[in-house]
Amino acid sequence: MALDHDKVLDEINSFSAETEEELESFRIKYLGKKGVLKALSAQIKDIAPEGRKEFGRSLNSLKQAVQDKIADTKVTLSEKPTGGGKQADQTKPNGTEDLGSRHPVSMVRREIEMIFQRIGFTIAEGPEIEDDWHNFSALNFPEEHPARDMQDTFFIEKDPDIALRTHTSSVQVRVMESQEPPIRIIAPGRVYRNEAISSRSHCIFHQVEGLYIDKGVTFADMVQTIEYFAKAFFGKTKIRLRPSYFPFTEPSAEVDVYWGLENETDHRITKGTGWLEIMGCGMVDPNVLKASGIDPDIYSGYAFGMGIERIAMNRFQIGDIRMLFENDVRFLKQFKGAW
Ligand code: 2NL
Repeated sequence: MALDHDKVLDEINSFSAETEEELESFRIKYLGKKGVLKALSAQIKDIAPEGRKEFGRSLNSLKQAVQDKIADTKVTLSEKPTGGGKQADQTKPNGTEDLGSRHPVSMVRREIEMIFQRIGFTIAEGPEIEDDWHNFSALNFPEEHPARDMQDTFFIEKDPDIALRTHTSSVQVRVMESQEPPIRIIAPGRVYRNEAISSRSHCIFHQVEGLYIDKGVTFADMVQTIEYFAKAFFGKTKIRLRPSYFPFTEPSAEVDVYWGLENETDHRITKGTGWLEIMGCGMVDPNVLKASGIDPDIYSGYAFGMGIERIAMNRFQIGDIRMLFENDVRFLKQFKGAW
């Protein structure tokens, strides 16, 4: 095959390289032992003697072109900033900065939400600043109930109808007022009580409440759901219900899970009983259904409520509830990776 000098020269001249590696491949392709120029010079024996001088000149000029190209490209590459030719981004994080983590209360809240979402509950939210109706009256709290006391609830003097909600039941009242059954919701959120602050109680804390209303909902349905939750969250299969009292449910109960008494920690956690109290529950009082416009002759339902801090303290072995509200990073960073 005759030497197509101009075509090869074009190829050489149009070459450019981004990296040293590309340039080295170029060098090997043209000047290597099995390179293009070696292959071309082997063709000289097929050339008529009178054309060989011309052929040789052609070869030499191509070789020169390759060598010039290599020298030029070396200069270009050495002038390039590193990083693939792009100017390094001076604002880019270097990968050693500290990442934050979820708050333990958020972790527990989210886990409880997901467990109930799996069985068809949806999440409902409502205002933290409530009126007396949604926080108390609609929930069957009598006018003189001690929880309504200014001592226990944050009111404003100018308008005692306005208070910081003391539970998220107020959210559920709002849902019952605005939706037809079936209702299957959980209401997570922050609540407020005017309490003396100690290692076990705070004036701000978080709850998850649940509400299920439909035709023919029974106490047995409630127990099944709580059993499911205890298994999913605590990995415990045994629960017990103790009779209790709430203004908004009848009958009412406190729920304990059987934690076990195998070691020192079990004794401490369960105060030597083997049982851990996890929530309160009950069948929604017919008065509560009526107050929200639901006919108790057609519908029935159950409700439950639990405190998130208390569960978080159990899960993460936190001895003082106040640590959950101090926002001290030395405390919070211990929960990295726990979610
Ligand atoms: C507890 C107990 C409970 C409820 C909350 C509720 C809500 C409506 C109607 C009826 Cl709208 N009940 N909520 C019921 C029983 C117990 O909470 O120990 N919470 C921390």
